[in-house]
Amino acid sequence: MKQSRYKYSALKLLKHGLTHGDWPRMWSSNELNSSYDVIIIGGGVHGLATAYYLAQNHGITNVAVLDKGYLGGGGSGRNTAIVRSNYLTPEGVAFYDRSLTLYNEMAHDLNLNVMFSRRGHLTLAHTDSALRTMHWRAEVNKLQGIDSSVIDPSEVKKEAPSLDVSSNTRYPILGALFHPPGGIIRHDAVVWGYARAADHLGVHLHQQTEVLDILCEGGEQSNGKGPGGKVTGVRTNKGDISAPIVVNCTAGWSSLISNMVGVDLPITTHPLQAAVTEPCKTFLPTVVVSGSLHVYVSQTDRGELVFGASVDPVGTYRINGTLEFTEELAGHVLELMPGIAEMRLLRQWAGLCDMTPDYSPVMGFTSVEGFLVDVGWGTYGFKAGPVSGETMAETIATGKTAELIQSFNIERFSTGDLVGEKGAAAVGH
Ligand code: PYC
Repeated sequence: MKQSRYKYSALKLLKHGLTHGDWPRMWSSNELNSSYDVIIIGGGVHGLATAYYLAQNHGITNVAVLDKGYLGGGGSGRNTAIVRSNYLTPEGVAFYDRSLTLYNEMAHDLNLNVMFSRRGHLTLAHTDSALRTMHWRAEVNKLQGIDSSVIDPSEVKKEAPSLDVSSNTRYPILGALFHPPGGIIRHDAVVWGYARAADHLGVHLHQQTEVLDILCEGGEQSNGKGPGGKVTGVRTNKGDISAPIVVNCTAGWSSLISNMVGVDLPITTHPLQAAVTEPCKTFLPTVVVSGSLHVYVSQTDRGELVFGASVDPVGTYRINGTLEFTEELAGHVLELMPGIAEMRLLRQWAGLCDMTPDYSPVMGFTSVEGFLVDVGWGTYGFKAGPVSGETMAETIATGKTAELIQSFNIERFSTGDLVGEKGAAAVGH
């Protein structure tokens, strides 16, 4: 009986897969209204989470999320899905820790299996200065109640037996920052979960809807752009939409979008390449990061190894893969894990990273009324998605910058109150 029911569901699945039959859509498609209360530019995890929390926490549902491509087609679908909160600054730790909490609760909140795997996160130190930074991070982390400590090579070996912790390598492992609450999650599921939940609450999701300009009035310039101006809406490839609030939740194009209202961002955009191997039996229980070797690796529940590196050195919007990346990746990974020499890479890809001078994001209000930013996500945007959505929604709904993001304001680049996170960004940049 059990077996026949199983057979029946397998056949049903196959039929749905082939025909798309009566399979319910995850979110609806709506006409573009001529006005909304809030327009969010960017349909990745940040934009969708902002829309969801606006509706869920503040009852603001007349919201449109616009994406020039498809939902999750930018950084949200191109990252290596690592989540953690072992940052260097107290501001960073508090912020990313809230995100981790939201990720922990997400499957329940969004009623979707987002496959969060809390498997621990190791940041290896190969030099005395790296080890000193790990101790620094561990102390900042512990003071804020984060489970994070420095462990020695023998303990590293216990956490990740495939690592070569011997002293006869080019860069011997001297220790590591171990962060048990870190892990990986299914990034597409996070996007789909937020999109479906926002849609159910009445938010409109518009794909293939490119913002060509942001419309403004008032201010110092005749076109309303720049300090003192006020947002009135956006011009898209499907027509104009009016709105008193426009939020820039883009990655990659964030400075171009902000330039549309005359707001300059201290951002340069670089590609970051990643790659995945064929699947094999699971052998790597934690996430492993090596700053000195410019590489990080985790093994998915399907058994593939997912690798990433630093950003490419040259600023560009191109996201093609390079042989140079693959060669360096292979060399560096094999120094860490010589045992995987026979594994084959299946795919490589790249995403765009908007780098700020202090490796922290830029969030909140700007000098143009009604124009808010949630940008500058460097190589750490995916893990910040939930908390960014929650705090941006609070900021929009209350008109006051949420406490957790106050130090990420745009003014810090002129006042000098930087939030230096370089020592905790994924790998050396
Ligand atoms: O900040 O953990 C990180 C990260 C992993 C991959 C890119 N950034």
